[in-house]
Amino acid sequence: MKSILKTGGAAWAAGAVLLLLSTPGMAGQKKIVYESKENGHWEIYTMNTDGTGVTRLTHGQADNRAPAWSPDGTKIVFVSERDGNKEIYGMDADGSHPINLTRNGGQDYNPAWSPDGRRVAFVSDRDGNQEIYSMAADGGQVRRLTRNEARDYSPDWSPDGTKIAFVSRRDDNYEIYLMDADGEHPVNLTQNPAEDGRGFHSWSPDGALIAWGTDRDMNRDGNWEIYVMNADGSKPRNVTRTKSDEQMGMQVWSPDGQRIVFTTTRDGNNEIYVMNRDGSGVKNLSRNPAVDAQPVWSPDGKQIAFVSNRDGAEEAYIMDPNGDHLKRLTFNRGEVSAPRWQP
Ligand SMILES: [Ca+2]
Ligand SMILES: [Ca+2]
Ligand SMILES: [Ca+2]
Ligand SMILES: [Ca+2]
Repeated sequence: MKSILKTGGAAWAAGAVLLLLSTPGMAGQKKIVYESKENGHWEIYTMNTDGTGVTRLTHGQADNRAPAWSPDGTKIVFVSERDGNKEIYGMDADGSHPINLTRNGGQDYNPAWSPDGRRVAFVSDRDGNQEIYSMAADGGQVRRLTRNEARDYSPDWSPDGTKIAFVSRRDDNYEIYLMDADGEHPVNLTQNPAEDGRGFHSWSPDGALIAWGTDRDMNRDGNWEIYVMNADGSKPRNVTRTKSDEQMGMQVWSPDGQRIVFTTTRDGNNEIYVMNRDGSGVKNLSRNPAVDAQPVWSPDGKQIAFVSNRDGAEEAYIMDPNGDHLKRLTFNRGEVSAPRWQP
């Protein structure tokens, strides 16, 4: 069940923002990319948003995971273990022209596109511990951005592309840091002994706010909460304020920046909730005893795709942002995960 709950939401959130700024005049229907284990190991597929046109994009004997669309929707980067260690690969949106971008014996993963599509930030242990790097979209011009013996991971570009937020354990607890895109001037935004950003963190589309998960109120009422702060770390505020002993995951801003979709176990099982950015208007969208997870907004904000095991195996579903018009998209594909809408 672990796989259904975990996904790299931060990178997607950054990508989703772009759609509003530069709606591409691409002809034809948008697709959803996802990973599925139907062949015994993870491969990457795309489908139309009504579930038709399933196309397998990767063909290997090792796992291919964590697909991420380029901001213009023409390319996909992903993590492949086909070379015996984790490498970041790029390919065209139809699966053609796969290329190993990292070519390094270390573990390279967690890719995140810059908003202009020119660079990809990623995590690698090539220098002995988890550090953040960036490279040109063709794999060239590699830059090491962090230099700290602690874990540094989960890079997430600011919507204007000038900064990268990330999570670090350099202070002996999880904190969200912000650095310039070249790695200069790292600043601890959260500065709290709690575990900040261990699950997810997400930029508002206008770059003014960052939402993240934290257990800093553990002593108050013993549970995780979603906080929102200004992008300089000021004015952190608890926007969930629940009393239940719950786990929360994956917070993603709606494309218009007005709402946040998130997952919570406050009802005794994993559900998908939406709320306004100030914490008002809370609504359970999934309302099902099964595990409902990994919600992502469509670029126009009119639909939410997610993963659920309500029909047995993990499958992809789609619904309106109020929970209406629920539709199952995948059938017997086996452990569908990481759905991502094409920009
Ligand atoms: Ca590697
Ligand atoms: Ca490090
Ligand atoms: Ca902390
Ligand atoms: Ca549920």
